[in-house]
Amino acid sequence: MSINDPVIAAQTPAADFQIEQRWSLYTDDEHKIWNDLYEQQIRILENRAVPEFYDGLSALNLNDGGIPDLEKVNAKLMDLTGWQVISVPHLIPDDVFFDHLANRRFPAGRFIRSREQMDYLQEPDIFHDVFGHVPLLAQPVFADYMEAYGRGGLRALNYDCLKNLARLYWYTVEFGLMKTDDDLKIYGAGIVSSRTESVFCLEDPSPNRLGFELSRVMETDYRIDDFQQVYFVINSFDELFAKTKADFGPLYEYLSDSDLVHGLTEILPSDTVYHKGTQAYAQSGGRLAKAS
Ligand code: HBI
Ligand code: FE
Repeated sequence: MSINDPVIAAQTPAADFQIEQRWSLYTDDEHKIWNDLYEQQIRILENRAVPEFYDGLSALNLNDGGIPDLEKVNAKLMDLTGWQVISVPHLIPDDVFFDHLANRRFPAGRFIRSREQMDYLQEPDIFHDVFGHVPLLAQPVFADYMEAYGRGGLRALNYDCLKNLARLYWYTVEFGLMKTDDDLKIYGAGIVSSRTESVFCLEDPSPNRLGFELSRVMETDYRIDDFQQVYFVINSFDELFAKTKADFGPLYEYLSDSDLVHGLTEILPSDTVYHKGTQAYAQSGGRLAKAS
């Protein structure tokens, strides 16, 4: 280990990007934006999210009138799973992000979007981060998965496999679906916090919906500018954790020598196909043109 090793660098307290939330400085209008987004998402999600998401929402009391005070959320979350939510100003460097996760701290944007950006913004704000991500951190198995992901991320940096690990994050933590007894449900934070994609991901005929396999997902491209063209489906958080808890070393060795990348619409013979997408939505030009 050298002092330039990301693991060590990220431990320097001055470099952890944490800021105070300063909850008393949010304006009435900002609290109102939270309330409006919250009510809108609850209405749209109906039965579309996994039960664990709703359990987390109520256990953490994220609808206490306005933007949550993280001190109060943290008191509850600490008791439930030992996780804490910390404020950060914007996207933070990968090594710092992973180091926080590995230590059960979830970095959340402090600002909230403006009224002009209710449906889409590039940087994660407190609504995406706290409404989208934090409820599942109250779920013990998912909480362990996120910590393991952080540790896996620090190692990925050493193997030059960051892009592979970022895809795993994307297709699980951000855009993951789960098969339940009834039907497919949402657990990914990027979807539960999106008015339009929460419906599209489950009901639109356009995207592929395929069974989750670790190396397959790590070799699949993703897009950040529009709805996904493929979603990956897990059976349970236990299964996700089991499939990702092995030492990633050998997998990283293989991935770092391979530049295999599956396209967004590809279906492989080994895939479990829940739905073969028409891709009509993507072919006709996309979200910013059509979604609202
Ligand atoms: N920073 N604030 C913040 N939020 C993220 O989700 C985030 C980040 N920095 C890096 C990062 N994500 C990526 O490393 C992961 O998506 C893989
Ligand atoms: Fe996110």
